[in-house]
Amino acid sequence: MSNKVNDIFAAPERGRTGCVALLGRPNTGKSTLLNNILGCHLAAVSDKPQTTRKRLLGIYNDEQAQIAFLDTPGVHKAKLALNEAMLKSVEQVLQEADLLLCLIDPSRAPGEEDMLCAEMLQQANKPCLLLLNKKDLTSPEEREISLNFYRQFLPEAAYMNMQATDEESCNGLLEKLKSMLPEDVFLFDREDLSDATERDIVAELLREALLEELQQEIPHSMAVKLQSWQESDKGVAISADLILERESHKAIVIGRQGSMIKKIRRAAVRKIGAFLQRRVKLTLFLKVVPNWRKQKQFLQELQLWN
Ligand SMILES: Nc1nc2c(ncn2[C@@H]2O[C@H](COP(=O)(O)OP(=O)(O)O)[C@@H](O)[C@H]2O)c(=O)[nH]1
Ligand SMILES: [Mg+2]
Repeated sequence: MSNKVNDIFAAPERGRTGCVALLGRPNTGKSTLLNNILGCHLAAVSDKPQTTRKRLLGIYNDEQAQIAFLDTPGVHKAKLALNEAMLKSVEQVLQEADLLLCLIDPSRAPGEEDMLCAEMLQQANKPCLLLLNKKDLTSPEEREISLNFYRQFLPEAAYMNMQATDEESCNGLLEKLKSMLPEDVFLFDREDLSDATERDIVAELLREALLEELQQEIPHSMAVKLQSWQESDKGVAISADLILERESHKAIVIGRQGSMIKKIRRAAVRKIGAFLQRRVKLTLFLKVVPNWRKQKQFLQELQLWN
């Protein structure tokens, strides 16, 4: 823990600073990169696409720099109101950011979603750095194919090979960003990590547990809504609704003799406890809201539509 009084005297009020957007098609490693840069599991990560549903701010600080990273949902075609809201949040971030980081996964050949993403970045017309991520999984040939594809739209953009899961690689990226960002006054307090509340992060960690434990489409059709939060000297007692789209999904989420819901709860308690650094008691309720992903009003309640 840093000493706040010393920090105030030692910290420069100016330095390399700016707002950096993390963009790309789903599953390229945007949220993994954010978590590893911050050294904190703030954003939900999974091997399934569309894990991130809304913009998430994470603020990185060191002696010379303060960088506000904005994680975004993956760029994909909007089918439902939820997808439309996700795409809208990407567009907002494109306007807010000073520098665009485009995460690319060269292990998958460029496709329709890459085209959509590259076109959005081209239209934004801002400084852009292409990150060929997952270098531990990809060949130089695959990286070249991806780079050439994005360069058709963004011929001026610099590029870097990257491994978001590797600390050294993240440090290399931070150095590159510091060289690209201007000197200015820091906007945030050094102690600030995000504008998301603890509750927002907890709901996301619970959703991450759903994505890990449940198969195929089920977690994509689910949402999490925290209902209560009570602190005591024993820890924190949280209750949450797991929103389902169909009655028939209940049996899958509960599992045989409650085995699945127990697994979900256990995984979520572990993740939330590690984040809050407190003992956690978690009570889960299943609630069916038919077609919730198509309802703008319900998406507003979940703070997914603004
Ligand atoms: N091998 C490898 N896996 C990665 C790397 N970066 C991310 N991943 C994995 O890719 C998947 C998607 O990551 P996530 O951060 O959720 O992607 P997002 O949808 O772009 O936010 C997860 O399973 C990550 O563990 C990397 O550099 N190397
Ligand atoms: Mg993500």
